[in-house]
Order: sequence, then structure tokens, then C-alpha cells
Amino acid sequence: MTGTLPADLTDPTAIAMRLIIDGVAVIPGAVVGDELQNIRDAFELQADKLGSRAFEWDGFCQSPGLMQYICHPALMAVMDAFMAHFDQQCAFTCCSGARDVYEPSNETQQANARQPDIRNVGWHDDVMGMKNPLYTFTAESVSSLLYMDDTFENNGAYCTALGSHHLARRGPNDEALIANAQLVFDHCKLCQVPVTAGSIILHRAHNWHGVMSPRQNRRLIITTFAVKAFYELQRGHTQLTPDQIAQLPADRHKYITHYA
Ligand SMILES: O=C(O)CCC(=O)C(=O)O
Repeated sequence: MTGTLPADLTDPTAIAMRLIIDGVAVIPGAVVGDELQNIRDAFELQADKLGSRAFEWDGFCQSPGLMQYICHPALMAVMDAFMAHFDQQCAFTCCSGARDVYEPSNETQQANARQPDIRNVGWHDDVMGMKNPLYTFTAESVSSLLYMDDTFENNGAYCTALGSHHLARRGPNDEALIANAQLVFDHCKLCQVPVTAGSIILHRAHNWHGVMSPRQNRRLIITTFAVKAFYELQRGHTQLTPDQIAQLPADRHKYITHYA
């Protein structure tokens, strides 16, 4: 079963409902015009400075231009609607930095790019990478991916196993149990989600996803969010310093929290 996902909703509540039901949703054109160009320029400046086209928070937070994207209002309008459905408030949890996934010298990536196949896109659930994940925390956790470049169905598209987050479960002692891969492939529709530059893809932490290998630049910024009341349950969140918080407009400060 394969298909494509509609990416034309603009109302934040409608987008949040897709995130609840499908486990994935698109905010089309969340960042446009000069604002998008400023983020691209900031990425290139920082990549040159660091000598790498993939850098984590330590590199990201040195760039005032990139910092302006943290808790962007177009993103938070959807996150607020999502959390409101669960009678919860949203907290920023992590920024894992920015990267250009396109690696022209990576032969495996470029061989895959020449023979695109949705079954071969590195399918995973993000919770696989977490230490001691608790389902209370992971169930309503969300990742956001801002794309600085267009992606195309068979060239760089994010891919999703629609509704796969429903197959994760709560185990003994609240352990987050990741769905069995075969169960996901047997029952979920696999979709490419091509987007225009400046769009954001949101997905639930337990949504299985992967990436069609790209044949051109594919720059993105990843930030994650969780229920504020459950913030303390998981370790490893990005801790913003007072100077970093001061760079953000005041109406975004409510999303920033710290360990007690
Ligand atoms: O690059 C993308 O579109 C998705 C990235 C991804 O799979 C991940 O960070 O877990």
C-alpha cells in the first residue's frame, strides 16, 4: 500500500487533527520570503564557519539567524492546537541542530537516489534512539522538520507509515514499546510527503518514517516538543541559557522550560 499525503491544509486546528489521527501533518509554507532566505543564509554561514553541513545544538545556538526559528509562531499555532486537544500545554524539548542530508560523495545514498524505492528509506520510530523512554512522555511527543529546500516524491521526500504511532504501546513500568516493523509494513499505508521549501512536517515520536535519498541539497532543522507536565519524565532535553532565551520574542518564552 503506497500513496501520497495531502499537504494543502492551512488552518492550525485542522493540521493538528491530522497529526492526532495520521501521526503526521504538513504546515505548508510556514516560513517564506526573506525570512526563509535569512534562515538559509544563516545555515550556510554557520556551515562554512564550522566546516560541516551537519551540526548539532552547540553549533546551531551560535547563530542568531538560526535561533530566530526556535518556537516559530506558525509551528507553535499547530503545536498549541495539538496540546489543547489533550488539555495540555506545549514545551520545547530539543533542537538537534541543522543539516544538509545531501551527500554527493556518499555512494550508497546516490545509488539509492538513482533507484528510488519507498521500502528502502531507513524506516524507523524516533523513540528507538531514546534512553529509557516512558510511554506517558513519548505518546504525545512531536518532532518538527523545517525544510529549507523543496523535496520531491522520488528525490528527498520524507516518507511516513500513516497511523503507525497507533501501534506503539505502553509496557510494564510505563516503558514505551515500539511497534513491530512487520506489523507496520503489513498494515500502514506508506506515503511520500514531498514539500515546498519553508514547509514544516510534524510527526508523532512513534510515527515510523524515513527519507527518499536526495539528488540535491536537502537542508533541514529539527526541533521537538512534548507535554509540559511530562517534561521531567525524560532526560536529555536541550537547556537554553538566559542569553539564548533573550534572543527569542517574549511570546515564545512560555514554551521554554528547564529541569527542576
Ligand atoms: O530528514 C528527514 O526528513 C527525516 C529525518 C529523520 O528521519 C529523523 O531525524 O529521524
